[in-house]
Amino acid sequence: ETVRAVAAVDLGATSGRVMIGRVGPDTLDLELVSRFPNGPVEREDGLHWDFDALYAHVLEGLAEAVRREPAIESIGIDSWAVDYGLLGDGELLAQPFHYRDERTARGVAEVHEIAPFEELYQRNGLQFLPFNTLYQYRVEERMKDADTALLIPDLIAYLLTGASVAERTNASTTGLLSVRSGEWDATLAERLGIEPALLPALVDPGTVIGTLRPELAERISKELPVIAVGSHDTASAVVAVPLSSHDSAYISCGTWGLVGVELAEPVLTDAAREANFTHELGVDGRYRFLHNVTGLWLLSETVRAWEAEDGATIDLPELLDAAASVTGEIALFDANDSSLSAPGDMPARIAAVLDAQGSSVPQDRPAFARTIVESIAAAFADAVQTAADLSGREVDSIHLVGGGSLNRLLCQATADRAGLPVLAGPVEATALGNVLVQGRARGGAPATLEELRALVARTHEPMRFDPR
Ligand code: LRH
Repeated sequence: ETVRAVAAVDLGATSGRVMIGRVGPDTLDLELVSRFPNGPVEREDGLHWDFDALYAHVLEGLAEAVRREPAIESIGIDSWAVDYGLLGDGELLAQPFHYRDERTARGVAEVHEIAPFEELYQRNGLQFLPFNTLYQYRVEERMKDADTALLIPDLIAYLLTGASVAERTNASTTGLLSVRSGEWDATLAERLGIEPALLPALVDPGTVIGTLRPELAERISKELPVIAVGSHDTASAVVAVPLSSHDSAYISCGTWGLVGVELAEPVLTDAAREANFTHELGVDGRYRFLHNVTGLWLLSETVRAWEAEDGATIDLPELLDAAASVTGEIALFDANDSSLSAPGDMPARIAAVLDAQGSSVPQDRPAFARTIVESIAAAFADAVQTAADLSGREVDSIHLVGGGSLNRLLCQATADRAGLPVLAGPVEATALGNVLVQGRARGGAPATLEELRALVARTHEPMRFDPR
């Protein structure tokens, strides 16, 4: 069996990681090389990426990966959607803003004044999220000094290789890509005052972006190509969902829960727009027809607040075990309540939402955690049903991948509330999708998404939760 090795850089909300991925006819695995913080940092002018520090960690991780596995053939990078950095004369103009910064409200109002949401939906197919890149660009003060705007994975690829491109799956989250043609909507950009020349040439996953700059090749001890993967983390995760049937839904659950189905054609109906279902572009021209549900963010921010209160860390599995044993009525709240999206003070804000709707606030931590998990599961079940209704699919099972697949309470609650089996795992779907697309580009993995998913299913058997 020929096994190829690649390096995957995955920049998530809980951490950034560099991993070695190995892929062959019957092999698909990951080796963690380094893990580093990737949380937002509060600066005078708002919430930002700690980008310079992050990039330094990426370089160190890549050098270590090649030391451990000299056979590495390529590098692929993914991260969350929508965030960007601006270049002027090849230099990064500022540390990128984090999408959870609240500056975008004005951008939303201004953009919708020019292009109402109903029109936007027909053009870009995106659900309304107040931080979509087009709203951020509208209020970006440095736009006038920039000559190139790059989403984060493309920015890292640029720093590594000197080539500026826009990888298409992630570009589809900007709001400036036509949902029908998959090309930049220059007309829309111009109307919004965004210079189309700032938007780089689009490339599809699998394309070689460039090779490491000579000084970096020397530092990493190897001249490697950087290959575009589904650089939107959710696009990579969906590649590695071991979909068991045409009628399976998926939930990619980390900080967010992205709930939907994969489609070959868009569903640009009024009903889809009103349900706030998005059409993000997937690998191989598929549509990720899904809805954003606030996921483990609610739990991790709550735990973070409790830890600050205690001055000690909390054992999450222990907390979840205790939460699973809670009996009696469980209050539910709307996981997508907009008051819960910014960082900080989560228990108090959830309590305020419960209070405002007349529900009693759980008094101990296990009960509070149970309310959070059940509220997320209820929103998941709801979104699966809506995806089925809107797409006309008879959904028969739900694949839950990502960090949330380790949360058995969440998996079982989702199965119970949806009345469908939940197939949990792989936990590292995003990194696996990154590796698979590189492996395929190198000729070491099968050609079709269906075959790639069959390889995931063979190597990472999901855990089944039947509804009770
Ligand atoms: C998940 C994700 C999601 C986006 C959000 C900003 O990490 O990329 O798909 O909507 O972050």
